[in-house]
Amino acid sequence: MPFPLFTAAIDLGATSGRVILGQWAGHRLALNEVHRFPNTFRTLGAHDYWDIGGLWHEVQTGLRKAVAALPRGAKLASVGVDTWGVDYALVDDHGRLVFPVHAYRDARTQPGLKRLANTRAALARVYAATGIPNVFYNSSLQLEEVVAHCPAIEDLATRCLFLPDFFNFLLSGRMENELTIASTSQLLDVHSTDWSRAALDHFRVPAQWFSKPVLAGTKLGKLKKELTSGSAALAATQVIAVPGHDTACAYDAMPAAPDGTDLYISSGTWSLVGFESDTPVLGAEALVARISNERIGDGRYRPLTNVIGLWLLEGTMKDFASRPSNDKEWAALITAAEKLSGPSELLDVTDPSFANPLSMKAAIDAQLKRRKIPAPKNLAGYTRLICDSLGRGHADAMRAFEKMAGKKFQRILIVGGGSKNRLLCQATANAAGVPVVSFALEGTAVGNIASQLIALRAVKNLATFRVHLGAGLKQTAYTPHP
Ligand code: LFR
Repeated sequence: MPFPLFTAAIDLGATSGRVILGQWAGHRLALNEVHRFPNTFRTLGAHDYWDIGGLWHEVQTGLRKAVAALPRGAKLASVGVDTWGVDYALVDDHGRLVFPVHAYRDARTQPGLKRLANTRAALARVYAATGIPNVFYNSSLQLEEVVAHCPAIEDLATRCLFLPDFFNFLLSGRMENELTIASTSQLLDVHSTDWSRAALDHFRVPAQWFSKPVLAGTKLGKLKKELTSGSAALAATQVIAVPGHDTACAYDAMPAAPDGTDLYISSGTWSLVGFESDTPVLGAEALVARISNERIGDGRYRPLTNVIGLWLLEGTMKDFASRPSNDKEWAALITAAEKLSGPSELLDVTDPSFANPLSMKAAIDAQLKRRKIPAPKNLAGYTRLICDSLGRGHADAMRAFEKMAGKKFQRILIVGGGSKNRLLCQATANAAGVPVVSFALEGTAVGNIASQLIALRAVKNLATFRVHLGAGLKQTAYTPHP
């Protein structure tokens, strides 16, 4: 194995994407973000779509930039793709798109969501089969809607590739479903690593669209010839199926205590609050608490709940002309929000009207009005209210896990964009009553690269990787205040 070893993480989030070059040498990982670009879905008529061609263009640009950033004569050993969960491409045998790629916030799943919510027996059956609660964005509801409203799709599509699977196909020419991303669909069997016949039947999704999921670390082959454009650096680059779900990558990157006493938050557009477990957390109580038993790259479980996250703040900012445009202005906003006294009442962050409103500020104001609570006066006031409310949401999720899994968490580890938000970290510590440790760590990209290094046998396993990673990491601790 040549050292240093270079790998690239293609890390696509719902609001921004990145291509990151990783350099592994002397047990240290150095990251170089060679390409970052905004991502958004577009509304056409009644529906919301991803610009999948635009994303692919950015992936290729990022790969070119990664090659340009390599030292002279160095080669890119491998590349891996992770994306947000649940969204997919329907393709034919040749990988040709036969249906537009919808965005998970599209309202087309609302009738199916309500139908399942109102059918208690089916709801419990689907949860027992998949370990995934009934949430508006599930691929199961999305696919159910397509099959019901566009029945010709069964003649057109032969495969359903989740977005990381689709990009892996474009890069390598090989079609596979990877386990972690498959586990976000509500179609995977919670007790095995294969599809759930009961769930596929319930949603009437054709079973032949899927193949048995591969585990993270599977080598899919070399980059396709037409992508290497004669570059020696790319001639032998392997495409590796990393944990395709960005949250699985972020969880893998947690420099956690090996005794399992840490709760994890991957904080970005969503706050993904959860932990690693050898067994799923199931049952009636778990269903009510919306515990989602998604999978880790190696097949184990990461029970988690989705708290709405900084989507609330991102949306609210759009309603203020004075929103920060650089790091300095951000810091000033957080400082102004910190100086305010804490709100007397918090938002109910589980309000479904926050999912995809035309105006987030209007949605927040409407909830406050309903509850007869005065609205904040300015952006700093909204920022304070949102961060404190999310902190409470994080703590509520922690308590639900402690009760159901019979555990006691000693610390909360935060990675992702929100780990830089002091207000959010402190609010979480205060509400949870345990210390919060935030890491300046691009969790998703680091987990993506870790999986490649293990597949390339440059690192023995994840536990070893975490030890090396933790040794060089900057961390900030927040002690709870009453
Ligand atoms: C985060 C994330 C969450 C998933 C949501 C929708 O980027 O992947 O884990 O629930 O996006 O797919």
